[in-house]
Amino acid sequence: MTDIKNPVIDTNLVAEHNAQQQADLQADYEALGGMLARRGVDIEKLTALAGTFAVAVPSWGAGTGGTRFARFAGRGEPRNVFEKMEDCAVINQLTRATPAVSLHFPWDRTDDPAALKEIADGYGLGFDAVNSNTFQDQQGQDHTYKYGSLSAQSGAARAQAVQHNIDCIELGQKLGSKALTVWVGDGANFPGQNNLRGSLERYLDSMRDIYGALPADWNVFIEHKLFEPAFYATVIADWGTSFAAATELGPKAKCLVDLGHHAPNTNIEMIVARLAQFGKLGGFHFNDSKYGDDDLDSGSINPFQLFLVFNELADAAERAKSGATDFNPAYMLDQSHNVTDPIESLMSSAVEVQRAFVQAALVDRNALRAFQESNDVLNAAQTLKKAYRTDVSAILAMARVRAGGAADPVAAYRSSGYRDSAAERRPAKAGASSSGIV
Ligand SMILES: [Mn+2]
Repeated sequence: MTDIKNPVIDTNLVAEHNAQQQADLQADYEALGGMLARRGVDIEKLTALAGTFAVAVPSWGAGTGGTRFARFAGRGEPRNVFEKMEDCAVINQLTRATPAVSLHFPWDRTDDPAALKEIADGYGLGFDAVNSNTFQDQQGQDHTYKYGSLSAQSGAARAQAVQHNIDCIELGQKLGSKALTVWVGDGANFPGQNNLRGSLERYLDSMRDIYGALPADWNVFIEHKLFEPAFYATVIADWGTSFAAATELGPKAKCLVDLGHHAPNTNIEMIVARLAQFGKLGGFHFNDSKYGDDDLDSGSINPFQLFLVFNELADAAERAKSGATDFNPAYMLDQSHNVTDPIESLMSSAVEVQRAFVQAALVDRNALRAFQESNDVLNAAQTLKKAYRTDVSAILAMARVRAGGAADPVAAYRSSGYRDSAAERRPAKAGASSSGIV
């Protein structure tokens, strides 16, 4: 069991919740274990594997995000990075699957990184990749990003954006982060607005300066997105451009796949396979979408796609193991809501991503290979479906309980009354939110 020095939720309450669930969970676990044993699968191995899973939580996901048009504040929303950490601590305490937080600057900027780190340590939380923000103007900045940041025509705007990214690296270093994620909204709304090639050349020049400021053990993740806010031509629109940029920059530059940043019907698992094949898969922003960059909970719209992504990751991990190479993409959630409690949504997403991870481990890879080699298309497809259809909920719950988390994180959270107490302790403050959709 991972001990958390300063648990936010009363540990007795979690223990009581688990005791109430124990008999049902044990029965479900044994039934699933028997079924898996008949398939030659040891449930204990899967449960141990589930216990190794970790996905970082986005600090901005702890607040209510909203739509492009309006934001409807939630009760007890965090008003600063310290309160965001408290919410993230709840998520990890109950799921035991989110031991790191991904910060976004300047939203999460603090003058006292040592205090932030100390509080995080007490919660049992570390810091994943830090994110820069040059897609909106910050108070008091000298040069606007209205016409772009890292690719802007204005050299002064570009220099300012580069410096901001370097500031993010320096702050991240103090917190123990090891990567910087860069997403820019740069692009054009009208044909002719930008020289398409020139914009990318300027972006690359700026990124070279950022790359040069990376500590030896850091990576930079390039996050692409098809459109929005640029509606005609986005500078880093697709994985091809992201891959080209990462290749130009060097080995510390890798591509980040946000599941919501593609055209509808794009085969995202194939992008994952390609990036893994060429050593450029840096990490993920997990979420789900129906139409665009919807930032919905992971697995809420297309759970089969999430499974297929993890199927490629399992394949890549197996290949890396046999080739004795490292394969360690960073897993992060990226979501933001108007209509759910963000803590409940983030817990649900973490569990859904963990579910896909475990289901992918259930794929009989030897059988799949044999069906592929003999062109037995139907059985190859069914091999994947067999793993996907297996309800591994009892494995996930058992892994959580054994690690000190809650059998049912949302139920335990609701019974804790955390949201009510947060609402009391954190009266709404106008303009205090720093959540967003990225
Ligand atoms: Mn993202």
